[in-house]
Amino acid sequence: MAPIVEKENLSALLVKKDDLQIVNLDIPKPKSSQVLLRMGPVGICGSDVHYLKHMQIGSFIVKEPMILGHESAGTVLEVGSEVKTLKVGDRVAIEPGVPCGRCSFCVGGNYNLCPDVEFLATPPYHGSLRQYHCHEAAFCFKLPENVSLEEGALLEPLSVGVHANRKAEVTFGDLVLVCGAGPIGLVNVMVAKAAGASLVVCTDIDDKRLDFALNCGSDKVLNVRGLSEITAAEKIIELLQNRRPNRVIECSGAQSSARAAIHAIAAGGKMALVGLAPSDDLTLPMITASCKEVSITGVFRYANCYPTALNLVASGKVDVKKLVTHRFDLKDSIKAFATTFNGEGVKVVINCS
Ligand code: NAD
Ligand code: 572
Ligand code: ZN
Repeated sequence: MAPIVEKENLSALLVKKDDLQIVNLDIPKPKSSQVLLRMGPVGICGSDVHYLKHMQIGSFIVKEPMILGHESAGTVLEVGSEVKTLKVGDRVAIEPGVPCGRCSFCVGGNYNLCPDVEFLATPPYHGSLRQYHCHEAAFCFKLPENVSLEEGALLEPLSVGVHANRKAEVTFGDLVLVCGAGPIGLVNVMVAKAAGASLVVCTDIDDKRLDFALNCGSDKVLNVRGLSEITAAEKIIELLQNRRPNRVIECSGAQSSARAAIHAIAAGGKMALVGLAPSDDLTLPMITASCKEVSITGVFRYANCYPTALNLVASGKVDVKKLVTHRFDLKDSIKAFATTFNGEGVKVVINCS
């Protein structure tokens, strides 16, 4: 067993609204089913920034200081007594949600819907933006040599893209509309192309983000700023050479975007709602959706998606590194969060090692 020489466990702790502090906490000890990890890169997610700025998302309220971060990877330093699948020195991607494993959702395979899931950096559970972190070995995925720790961390948002594409049943030859070109829209563009979509159109209200979408494989992009829902729908159809998208993945959370998508989508189409703004519910044109027999599905995180996300990266079918615009050290976490909050980058990654 490798000795731990450092005594510090610097951690990015959300103490109160807009107050993130780098503090030294104890190095945790792994339970028998866990591994202790020396943390590497941790991506900043919109939810981390939202907790920093509001101390709450929907009914999830930060009542005690909470370590942020859930897009992460690290290196195994110590294994619990029951762990047979990992060894010291393995580099792993961390799947942040550990479900109960016993409820009907877990047993049925939809463990993302487990009501007792312990998800990193979702109150009351700490996240992994720290130097040392213990995690269930069953939710750590060993990285092959050709996959970096940074790519391992980005398997988290990529898994959201894998799950959403599965829920929308994207396959060969599909015409796909991805609404929103933030990190989540972009991973959905990448996965849709990897799944064989023949044309992907991506929308946003920001030209810089749309340039990013083109670089991530989107065939066409549309800036919908100032367009009515009907005009946006007409322009989407024009970009698809007068065809309607048969698959939509909504990743903006904006009501006008979801409404335009319902106007644009083909009869019999499938639409996955990924964008969630828990405080603003959506009012959608359901009569239009119903007359076209549109299937609308929710998307809540992911289940059984890490292995596929890892294969997409390891095989070179998806280049998830393209998302990273900024890198910071753990001690500069406050600057890193400001970069994301100010909309300067797409994916900001903090290195904990
Ligand atoms: P983001 O804020 O970086 O990206 C959203 C993008 O939508 C931005 O680029 C914004 O300019 C664009 N946008 C705003 N209004 C628009 C409009 N009318 N039409 C088209 N685009 C518009 O956020 P993100 O990290 O990419 O996440 C996207 C959404 O997905 C968020 O709502 C987030 O909470 C949600 N999310 C959901 C899940 C889930 O499990 N369902 C998982 C992760 C993220
Ligand atoms: O990567 C997981 C993830 N999930 C997000 C957002 C960002 N990252 N979701 C949107 C917010 N919900 S929630 O139910 N919640 C705070 C638990 O409102 C979870 C999914
Ligand atoms: Zn996230």
